[in-house]
Amino acid sequence: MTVERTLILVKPDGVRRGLVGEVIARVEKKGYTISALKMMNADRALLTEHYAEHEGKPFFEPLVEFMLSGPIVAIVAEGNRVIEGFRKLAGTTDPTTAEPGTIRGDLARDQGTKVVQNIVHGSDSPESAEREISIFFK
Ligand code: IDP
Ligand code: MG
Repeated sequence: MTVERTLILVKPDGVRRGLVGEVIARVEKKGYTISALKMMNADRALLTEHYAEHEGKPFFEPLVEFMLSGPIVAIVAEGNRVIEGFRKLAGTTDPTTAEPGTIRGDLARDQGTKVVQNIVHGSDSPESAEREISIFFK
């Protein structure tokens, strides 16, 4: 058994477009358990910590500005191999080429903005997941 936890964020584009329920439904239908959930407005300090690995990249500042542009929903989901499983549900980073059937592939596309708006974040490893959960659920 590899019971894991992952951090999912519904980004401001997902909240603005009314896709919070759609994201949660896909997670629950896949069989994962939602163990924490909150709507919040992130601040710059929290986002800089969360996206530390991307500091210095050309899309970092647009990414932070985008994540500050409206409320987000932070979710902890649990289940066997949920980290990998949610990344598959989300689809690849670029929503234009993300596979149909995935959240990003079905629900997002390139908006021509400096940062890719792709509805969700999902942790990419057990270490990232625990680090990110502790940032959003202090
Ligand atoms: P991920 O969300 O699929 O794990 P990351 O590489 O961790 O992708 O990047 C974090 C977020 O930064 C992405 O979800 C996307 O919103 C944005 N992003 C990543 N790479 C680019 C890029 O090359 N151009 C613009 N935005 C990007
Ligand atoms: Mg990532």
